Amino acid sequence: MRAAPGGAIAAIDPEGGLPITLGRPVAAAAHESEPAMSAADLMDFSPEVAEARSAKKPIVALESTIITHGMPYPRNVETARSVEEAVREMGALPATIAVIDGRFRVGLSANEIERLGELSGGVVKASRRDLALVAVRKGSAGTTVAATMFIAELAGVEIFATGGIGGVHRGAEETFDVSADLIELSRTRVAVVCAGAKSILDIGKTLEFLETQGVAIVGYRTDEFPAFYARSSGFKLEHRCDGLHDLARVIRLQREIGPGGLLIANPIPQDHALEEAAVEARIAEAVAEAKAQGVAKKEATPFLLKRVFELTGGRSLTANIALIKNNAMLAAQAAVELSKL
Ligand code: PSU
Ligand code: MN
Repeated sequence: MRAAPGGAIAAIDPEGGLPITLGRPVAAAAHESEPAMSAADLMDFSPEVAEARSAKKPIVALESTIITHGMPYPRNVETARSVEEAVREMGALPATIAVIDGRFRVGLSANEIERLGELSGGVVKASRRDLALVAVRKGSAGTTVAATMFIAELAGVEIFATGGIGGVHRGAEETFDVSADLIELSRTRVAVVCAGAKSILDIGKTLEFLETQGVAIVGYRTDEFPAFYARSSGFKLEHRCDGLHDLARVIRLQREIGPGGLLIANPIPQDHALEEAAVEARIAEAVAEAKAQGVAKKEATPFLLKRVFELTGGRSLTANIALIKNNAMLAAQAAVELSKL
């Protein structure tokens, strides 16, 4: 698969007619002419990110599954752009991460974000376990929190902002549906800013799982783990930070202690929070539909996000956009503080 002129992503493989999302089938026999490949060899930095890395300027990683599977087009693209803008306004450089034509890209052009957004749903949703397969086939993918953490760590980026992390799904005692994001948080040294977890998930079980996996969690100016659309979930956190300097010190020390990252829980701004009971009812409907239709595995989260969006008449999306921007701003401020330590 080749990149189309101007760095755009080719939608169809000109040779095989395959959708770009899957890339080419893996050849039956290894080609001796193909160079040895390591994950580090697959990394491509945008010129701005490359410059910021060498000058040790603050950088914030951003994920791309939110673009490909988290929101409808064109709001996904508008959101990705305004989130990048929010990071810049706070004095850091945004580095949106995705897999494009088999390369691990750190920092996307506006054109590339637009193309990924247009392909929404039609492109692979890559968690860490999918990365090698997508790369060898020279495919393209939106990266989940888990995959983005892996690439951010390889890039030496300490902090990453998202909306909500994956977690333990409701009914996991039967389905075993637990997001690989939680495992990644336990072993990859990147700080992740989120607005808690959506109540499409079982928040109590998610917190128990994170505790078992030894994942450090800190509330930013909150004593409770936030519930995405709502500022509180009723689940208390053991640790909170109220200032950026403190937060940056925690991030740096956690990075040294490891073995995992740090989950920074940042509640949605008050004026964008949704009325809990109303959203809860819509979420319960979406979860019941998913169960009835047998939606499982990696389709579960995108299905639920889409249905909650539809059932709330788009109000969930407005809140979602506000909280991601809020998280990106906190991550950028923390990145600036980290660069001063
Ligand atoms: N939660 C959201 N929006 C999202 C996601 C989760 O509110 O876009 C995406 C993130 O990329 C997250 C992924 O890493 O879904 C988790 O998918 P799964 O549950 O299949 O691990
Ligand atoms: Mn899952």
